[in-house]
Amino acid sequence: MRILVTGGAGFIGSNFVHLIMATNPGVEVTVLDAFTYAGERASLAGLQSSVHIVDGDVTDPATVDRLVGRSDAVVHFAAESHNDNSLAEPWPFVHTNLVGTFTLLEAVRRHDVRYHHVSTDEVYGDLALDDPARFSETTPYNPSSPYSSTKAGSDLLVRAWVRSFGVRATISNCSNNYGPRQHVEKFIPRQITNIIDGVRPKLYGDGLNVRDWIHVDDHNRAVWSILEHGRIGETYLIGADGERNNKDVVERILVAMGKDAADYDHVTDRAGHDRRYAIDSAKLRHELGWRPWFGDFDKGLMDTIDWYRANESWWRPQKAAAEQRYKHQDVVV
Ligand code: NAD
Ligand code: TDX
Repeated sequence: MRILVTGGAGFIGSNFVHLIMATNPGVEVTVLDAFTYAGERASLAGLQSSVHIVDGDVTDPATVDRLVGRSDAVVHFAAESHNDNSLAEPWPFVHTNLVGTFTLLEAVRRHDVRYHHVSTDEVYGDLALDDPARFSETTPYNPSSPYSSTKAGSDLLVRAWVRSFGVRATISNCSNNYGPRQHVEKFIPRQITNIIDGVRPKLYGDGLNVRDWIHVDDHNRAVWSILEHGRIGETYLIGADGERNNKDVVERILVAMGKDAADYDHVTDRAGHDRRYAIDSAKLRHELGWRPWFGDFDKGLMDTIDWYRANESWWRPQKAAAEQRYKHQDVVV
């Protein structure tokens, strides 16, 4: 099988490529990545000889058509992925997430190639802290940010291309991922690398916002399972029952790194900050037999801390620019 992995130099995409190369040696992988600020060649270190890497844009129809035409399946990870960036400058999100998905859909339609669309639980909006509900495949779309609205729009394009043109596609909506090779702009790596640098972690607002954490390898094993066994036209939610508030997470990181649990600052809240995400992954578990392997959050967090400690050369070049983008938000409240 020949797979085209878009965004394969990003956080989740690169971990997907490492996982597939380790577990399915017969699979031929081509990575299509534009190497934006979030794409790192170093994330594919050790795989260069076995993976075909193309520096190109998912919004470029000629490149996409050529690569899709010689693939059996496409797994589409490429996106502008960070909410804070989408508030500062929405256009790249509209362009990559909507036009990029459209471009891929047209190519898989032309070549009749299997397509898996990687999306987020943020398309469902948020839940109140005291709401017993969780998101499921039937929850209405209600995105809050430019990022999540463009992901929601891209999901709807996929659904329309399945129904109108018979494209062989599946969609997955996953909760917050953590693990190695995540950009330092994101919550967990930002706080780990701040602590390494002797800087106090920054918690937005009251810090009680809840995210449903899942290890990136558990997400990627689910994506592979859906690609192999998922029903065409179906959506699967991916989550590992990992609800925690941000305050709890930052305190765990501080303690795991030998600091006082109270050694952080509350800073200006994110505009429109979603309160809580929570996933019901019963469909994925019952239909495809998927289960998370990383049940122990503290262990997964410790492994992630160890990875950032051991791989400073990977993240250091990103750090100053990422912190510069946060300057306006770093007002202690
Ligand atoms: P990331 O920002 O780490 O990586 C995105 C990758 O896409 C980068 O390598 C970047 O260079 C590439 N890219 C961006 N624009 C491109 C373009 N126009 N053409 C080609 N490549 C381009 O993102 P991530 O966290 O790995 O997220 C991957 C996917 O998973 C996204 O679709 C995101 O919406 C989804 N997702 C992420 C999470 C999470 O917690 N991070 C959770 C659920 C779903
Ligand atoms: O410095 C920070 N302080 C802070 O309190 C940062 C960077 C974040 N936060 C909060 C905001 C969120 O409540 O931490 C939580 C997690 O923030 P992010 O890492 O930015 O993730 P989130 O906005 O929840 O979105 C992530 O999960 C869903 C990914 O970035 C998306 O791509 C994915 O779709």
